[in-house]
Amino acid sequence: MSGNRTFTMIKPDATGAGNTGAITKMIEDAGFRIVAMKKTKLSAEMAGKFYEIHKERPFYGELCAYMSSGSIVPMILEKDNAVEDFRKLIGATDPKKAAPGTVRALFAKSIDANAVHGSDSDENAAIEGNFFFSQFERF
Ligand code: FUP
Repeated sequence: MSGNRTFTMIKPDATGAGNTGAITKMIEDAGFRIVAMKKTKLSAEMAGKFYEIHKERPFYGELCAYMSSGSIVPMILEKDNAVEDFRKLIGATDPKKAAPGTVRALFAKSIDANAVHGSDSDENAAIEGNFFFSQFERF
């Protein structure tokens, strides 16, 4: 059975464009409860660790440079069936393919500057949430 927590980050294109509030509102309006949240900035090294799973992919270097280019807003979110429902809310990786009304269709600039991250499994949601938040930062 699917778990009830996922992890997201609002990415530098969206924080830089002043869309943090609008995206957070969409997330809450869709029924997700914010368990943990902060504004921070990744070093290239930290971004490299976070995206280690993509190390062999051709876009890895650019992805790490991009994700450390500006501020991000990581969050742990709670809802029934959180991982799957959140990926529906954000839409496809490439905003040109994202369904109308999804976060990426509304706010993403390109396949790499795509406004938000969403965990792809319960296991990765837990790993990614632990990357940013201690147990004392979850409410
Ligand atoms: P998603 O699960 O939708 O975030 O997408 P992936 O796990 O496939 O990719 C992770 C991140 O790599 C994306 F958010 C953006 C970046 N990426 C690229 O820059 N180029 C690509 O062709 C695919 C992904």
